[in-house]
Amino acid sequence: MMTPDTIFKNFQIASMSEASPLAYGMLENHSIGVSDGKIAWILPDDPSKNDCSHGAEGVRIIDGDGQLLTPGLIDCHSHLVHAGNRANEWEMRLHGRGYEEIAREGGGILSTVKATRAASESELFQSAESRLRYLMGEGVTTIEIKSGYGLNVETELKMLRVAKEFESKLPIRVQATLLGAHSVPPEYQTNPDAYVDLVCGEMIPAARELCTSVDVFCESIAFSLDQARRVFQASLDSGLNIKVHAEQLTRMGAAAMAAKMGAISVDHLEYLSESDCEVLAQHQTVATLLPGAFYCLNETQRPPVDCLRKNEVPVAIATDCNPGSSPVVSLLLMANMACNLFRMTPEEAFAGITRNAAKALKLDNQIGTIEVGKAADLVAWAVKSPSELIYSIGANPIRQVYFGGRES
Ligand code: DI6
Ligand code: FE
Repeated sequence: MMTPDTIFKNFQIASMSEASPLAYGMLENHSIGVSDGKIAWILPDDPSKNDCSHGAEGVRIIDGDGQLLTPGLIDCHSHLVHAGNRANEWEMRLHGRGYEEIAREGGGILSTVKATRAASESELFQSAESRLRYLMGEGVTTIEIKSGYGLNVETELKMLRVAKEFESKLPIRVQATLLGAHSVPPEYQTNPDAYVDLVCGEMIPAARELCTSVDVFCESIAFSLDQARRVFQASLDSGLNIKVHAEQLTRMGAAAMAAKMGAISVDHLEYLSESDCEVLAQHQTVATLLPGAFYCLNETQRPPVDCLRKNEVPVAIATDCNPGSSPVVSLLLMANMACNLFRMTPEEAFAGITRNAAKALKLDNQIGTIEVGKAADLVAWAVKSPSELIYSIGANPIRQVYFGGRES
């Protein structure tokens, strides 16, 4: 057995392992050996001995006092990098103006585009860092960050560089996603197909070293099915993963199309149909639900959770942190809303911010569960169970985050 540098003992371990028959993959009276940032072994404690060192002398022992240890949390859908905010539009909506109506009048995404184009990289980094620190303060150790507020090559690349910079400055894993097809920019309003040409022919090739996925907002107020298909194909041709914002305000059929093209996740899904759920199951595509946008836009159409459950589609939950539809910096609250608003079970919701969020980023071989060989991204909490963790609203019972087995 490999001699670890650190041993975690005396925790209620929620491994979230699918191999376990127990809820949350709970492990009691086990110790975890960590070596070089990875989980080296997970062993049952020998009741005849009063220590849990498993014979490993001179290693760092972390005692959990019988409290909860979980995988590091994963926010698999965010627009964390952006300039300004849209509190004014939120107020307009509360005075009766519609989200789509505001968007059609050049507000919405395009107002954030204007601010983001004008912002420097350091300004974008600073404003996003404050949001990231809230999420990390709740145990997030991996986050997906999209571009999408530049809508030109220069600014989209600027946003992706800022997103990737967090990995060198903070104990966080970042997956960057190009969302050049977020909205049609002002200069292409009369010729959106020419903008899709720019995204496919110039933006994706220029961004391929700065991102792992490409995303499209396929919606009545954004890009059509055919335009989305073109962007997906250009992404696949560049060796990048595809994701899609789909069926959020209407059913366009983008989720099923993206799944058939190999999408690693399809996101929002309020208007997903039963047949769409079957297609996601056939292609093992992750369904990412975004309760923050549902709640902030005062939506009434809930995503078909029962149908996703019946088809055993893996469901992830994320903040969709963005200044317009989901100015949210709490992933624990999103898990709570997935239960209270979408009627998911607490175990499903917790899998949505760990194991299934890892699948939505195609990182489930590295993170998302406490299993041998995976990164030792762990979080110690001052509660006994994951349901206690997401049951309370506003509490954050975090004790310590371990990123690669080291306090962070
Ligand atoms: N769907 C959304 O809800 C956000 N983007 C998207 O594709 C909205 C982004 C914004 O309003 O700034
Ligand atoms: Fe989004």
